[in-house]
Amino acid sequence: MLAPHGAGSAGRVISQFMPATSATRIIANGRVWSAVAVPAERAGDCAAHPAAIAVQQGRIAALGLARELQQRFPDAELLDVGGRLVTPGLIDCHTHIVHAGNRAAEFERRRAGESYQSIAKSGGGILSTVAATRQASVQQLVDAALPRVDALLADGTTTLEIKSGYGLDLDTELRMLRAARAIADLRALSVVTTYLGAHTLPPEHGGDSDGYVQRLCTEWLPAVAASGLADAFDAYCETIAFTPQQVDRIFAAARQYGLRVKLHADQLSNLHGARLAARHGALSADHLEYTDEDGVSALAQAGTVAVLLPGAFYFLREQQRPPIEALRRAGVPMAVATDCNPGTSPLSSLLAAMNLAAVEFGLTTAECLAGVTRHAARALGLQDSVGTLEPGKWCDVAVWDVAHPAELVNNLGARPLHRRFWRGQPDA
Ligand code: DI6
Ligand code: FE
Repeated sequence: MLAPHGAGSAGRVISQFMPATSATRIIANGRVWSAVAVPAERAGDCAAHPAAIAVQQGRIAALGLARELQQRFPDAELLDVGGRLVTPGLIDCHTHIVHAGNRAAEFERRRAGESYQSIAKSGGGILSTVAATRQASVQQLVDAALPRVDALLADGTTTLEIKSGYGLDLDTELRMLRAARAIADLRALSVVTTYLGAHTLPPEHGGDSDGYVQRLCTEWLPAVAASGLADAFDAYCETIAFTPQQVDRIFAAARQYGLRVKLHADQLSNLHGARLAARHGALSADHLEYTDEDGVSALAQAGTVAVLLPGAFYFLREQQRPPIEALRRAGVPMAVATDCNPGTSPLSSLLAAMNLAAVEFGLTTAECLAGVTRHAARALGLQDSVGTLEPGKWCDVAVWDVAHPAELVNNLGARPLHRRFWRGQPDA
């Protein structure tokens, strides 16, 4: 059964895993970190409190003492989680998890001293994944992505953003988006799709990027919007991709077709992408290594989420860190995501992404956890339905075998997930 249901302003999330029963369940005996109260600024700790969660039709009906919830819902099935840490299910708000091909050889070229930009200019990089993805059917794309998706699920992920952007022609982009929707039908998780129509210029355009932008705005964007396969639109604003002027034009078109926008901004140079994203009311501006104070205040004013992608920073051995202290001071919500992609961030663990955000960027435990829950939900426009444990939201929950929340960030390579609940249903 395909059951469409509301997923906030970013659009639809479809899955056959809608809980079929209306049975009430109580997740009892947990130490709950709800992500509702995130300690301010540098405060490091995430206090977890003993609590139980009542679930009805996949949503959180109430939080409180198990005794009280049992009185209120006497028929509820009780599920004791043995005093373990309970957090919102994790949300990966930036991935390129659907793609074909293999770029491990580029890893070796970079180890031998070549730069990402020079590999891209020689036909490698994004374009090599484009060539492989254009050869792949929807089924092949799904088959290739599922092991990476399963790795994320095994680390407690319950909501996943998936971008297209390795097709760069209409047919392949639509196949990528269909593969992303298919993943939501095959696994117990919510998928949000993004049409990354302006990732890089494909070779058949002979260097005519303005011509590409023209077709994107007048042909492909309306077609993708009409297909209903995309919940949002993304672009890559960079010297090796599209200029701010081009992105400005593309964003205006995307918004005209009803798509919320987000931007790969200021990753390798400061093209003032953060300000550009903010001016278009973007859901998020992502990367931000080279963003300046002006860009930070634009994000703060627009309410645009800063999505930090420490995996790409780490794999590319970048030296310039995002302006974390300025983002903090300005109160910009900071999300953390994997950027799971075959080139700059072959990473499929949000726990590892949190560790990198803490070690490389200096985020606190609380900031890391808020970054993969509450703020990641906002980056997807889903803040009303997921990201915190509050009555009315989906009961997307991760239960962890740890004594202290900091272990989720600290223990690189550990597999502390005890159990995952998606929409109130525990994994088998
Ligand atoms: N996200 C992207 O889309 C690009 N970099 C990044 O962090 C390119 C990814 C790739 O090399 O395939
Ligand atoms: Fe990316």
